[in-house]
Amino acid sequence: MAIGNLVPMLTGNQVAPEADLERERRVAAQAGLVVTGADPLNCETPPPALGGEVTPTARFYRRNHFPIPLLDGVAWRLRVGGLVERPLSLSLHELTQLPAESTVVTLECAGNGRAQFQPPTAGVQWGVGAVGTAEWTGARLADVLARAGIRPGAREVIFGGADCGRADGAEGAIRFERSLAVDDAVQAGALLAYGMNGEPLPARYGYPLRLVVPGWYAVASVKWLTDIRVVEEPFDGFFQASHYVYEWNRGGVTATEPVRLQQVRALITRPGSGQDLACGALNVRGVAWSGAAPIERVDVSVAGGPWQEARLLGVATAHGWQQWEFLATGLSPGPVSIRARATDLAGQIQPEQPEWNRLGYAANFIHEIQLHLH
Ligand SMILES: Nc1nc2c(c(=O)[nH]1)N[C@H]1C(S)=C(S)[C@@H](COP(=O)(O)O)O[C@H]1N2
Ligand SMILES: [Mo]
Repeated sequence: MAIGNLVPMLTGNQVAPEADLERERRVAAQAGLVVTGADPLNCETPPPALGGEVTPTARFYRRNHFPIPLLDGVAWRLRVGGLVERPLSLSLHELTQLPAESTVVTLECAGNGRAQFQPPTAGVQWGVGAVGTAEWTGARLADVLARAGIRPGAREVIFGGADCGRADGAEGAIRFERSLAVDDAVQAGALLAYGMNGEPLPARYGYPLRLVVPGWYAVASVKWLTDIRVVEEPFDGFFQASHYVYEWNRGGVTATEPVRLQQVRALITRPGSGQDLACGALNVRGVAWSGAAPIERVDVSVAGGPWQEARLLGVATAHGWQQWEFLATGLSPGPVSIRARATDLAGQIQPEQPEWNRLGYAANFIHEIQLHLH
């Protein structure tokens, strides 16, 4: 049976046509995104295109495990079942009638930065641009769960996407599914988002509905959400238990832990690496974020010099990145490297060398750009 035919069986929804891959590639290229995987399409945002409080939707990175399903927002329903008092089947219209919340949230792929790990790790070889910030609008997950009523004994909440296919190391066709512990599902401030940057959520970002879990690596933010199941047993799905898990080798012993919060990281967005610029005062700009706590400070080092504190810009949002700037002076002609390092209010500092792990997650290396001054 073709994989496409499995979709309705797996999701209980209608067969979803797939987005045209050629067109998706063209649209991404036109927006200046860098392709890191052609099929399914994966692409990242060059740092100079990231800056600002939010990332324009067209330039927001894309991380897909399967073809993009084109769902019919009229026929679509969100089903909430399992260990609940009142199973629900909600239309998009009904979801928009619930109290709406708009929150600026930074999403970052757990594999962002992976290409820097030595020795190399398997998986999409992301540079540093598998990250973006958007204003997401939706209903609160906690409200929908309260409406369904979680029954005693419930342990996890599984979120099912409408996309499915084959994955290396998995048997047969599987869906994209992820779970959260009940407490996280209720307390993380997660949204069931139908809006992105003031527009309806586009198909490639999860239309008609995606989960957005602030502060967590974006694998938690399931796109094309069709069902929510409250369960008693720990969920052992492929994307929960076999992937998106740190696997460290500590003193010959393997330690594992599922990825959760985004690790602290700063990026220099301007100037772009490789630029040839006139000598003189140089305005360096960037963004910084951490899933654990707001950013406390960002430090910049020019040409291997001491760390100097950058200025934090604008109003800090609870879950969106912090913009910053730094004025570099006294520069001389020739090549120069500039580095930026973030520290969060939980006391975490970006490490020189993030701990290598088999699948290459949380590669929050200190960002460095190279310039040539004349
Ligand atoms: N249904 C579904 N949801 C998904 C994924 C997916 O492949 N399918 N990828 C996850 C991962 S690993 C990331 S990093 C983000 C990417 O979101 P974006 O494509 O909107 O940037 O979506 C997450 N949600
Ligand atoms: Mo990801």
